Amino acid sequence: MAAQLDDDDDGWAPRTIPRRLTKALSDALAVLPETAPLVPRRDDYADDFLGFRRAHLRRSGGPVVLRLPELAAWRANGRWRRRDFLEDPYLSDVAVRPSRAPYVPDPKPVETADGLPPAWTTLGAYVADEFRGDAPTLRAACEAFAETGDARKACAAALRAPPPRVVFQRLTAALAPGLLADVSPPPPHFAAPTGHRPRAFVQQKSHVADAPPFAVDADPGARPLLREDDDCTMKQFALAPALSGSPPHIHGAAWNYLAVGRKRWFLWEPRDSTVDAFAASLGGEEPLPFGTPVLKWFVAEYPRLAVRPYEVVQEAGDVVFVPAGWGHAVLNLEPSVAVAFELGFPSLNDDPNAPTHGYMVVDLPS
Ligand SMILES: O=C(O)CCC(=O)C(=O)O
Repeated sequence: MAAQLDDDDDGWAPRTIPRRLTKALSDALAVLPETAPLVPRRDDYADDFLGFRRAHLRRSGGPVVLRLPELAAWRANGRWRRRDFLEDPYLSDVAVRPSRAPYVPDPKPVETADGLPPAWTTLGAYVADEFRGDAPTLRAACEAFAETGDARKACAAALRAPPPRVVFQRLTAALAPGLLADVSPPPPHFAAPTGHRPRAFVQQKSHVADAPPFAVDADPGARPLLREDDDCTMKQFALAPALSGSPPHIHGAAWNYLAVGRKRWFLWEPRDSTVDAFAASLGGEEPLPFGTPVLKWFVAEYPRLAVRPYEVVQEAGDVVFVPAGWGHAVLNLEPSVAVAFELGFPSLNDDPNAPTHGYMVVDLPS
């Protein structure tokens, strides 16, 4: 029997899905297999920030989860965790381009809001329609979970609904001055090492170039998205409904701070992060293409991988550090508000026209 859907949410779950059901599903999906190597949680670095950077900004450092006490005083932390954050007027008119995963253009763009080009909408409209509205994916999953108690079957049922879309985009002064101010200056942990000169994020040009009246450059082909005065750190704002997320991909080192929600992370060492390595892990089968909704990847491909990823569940307030070249995927267990700081591309790929996200076959220095 399908679950009765009543309205007992706590302000962060989608309005029409009972909180106890989303919690039960989220808890079931948060169980990591016993065979998973775990990403370590380290609190002892909080007092030894330089030591942490030395150990982890080099390729040799592994991923790590940190809860940094000093982030409590950071402006983004104070504002984004508030219950009424999404209703704040400084957010509602921000132009956003929802997609089914970070870095993946959406083949079925959302309705165009007045004055915005196709595929773009306002954050206010996205939040109402997709983030806090009656999310069909989560509803289907909750109903299936109530019937079967089986998280995997619940996910398979959810896959029959359209995949939830995320907002995951660069914070620029032109697009989102208020949000940018919230993360500026960033805590020192999030800055790229001095002298770090990453490549421009060529692939993302299209995401801003077609966004008049917010276009940041008249000649999108010429201007790199990262400038030297960005401190070589790209800040990205992320709003992600439950059961959305990122399929496996790689890029430079990144910090991910979660203000609200819960995310399950999957990480692979650089040598296991190439297309060839994924195919080998699947017994020679072609991996699902980048852009496949992460829920589908989680149901169809993840259980069959011979090389088990490192895993962790990131709770609100946690920072996940992903070193350069580590493949990673994310499944949002609850609606999430986050910011990702990418520190750039320490010569992972020398071709400036090469795609910067997605599966990449790269020669990693040993
Ligand atoms: O939170 C997510 O969905 C993705 C985060 C991520 O993959 C990244 O920042 O590179």
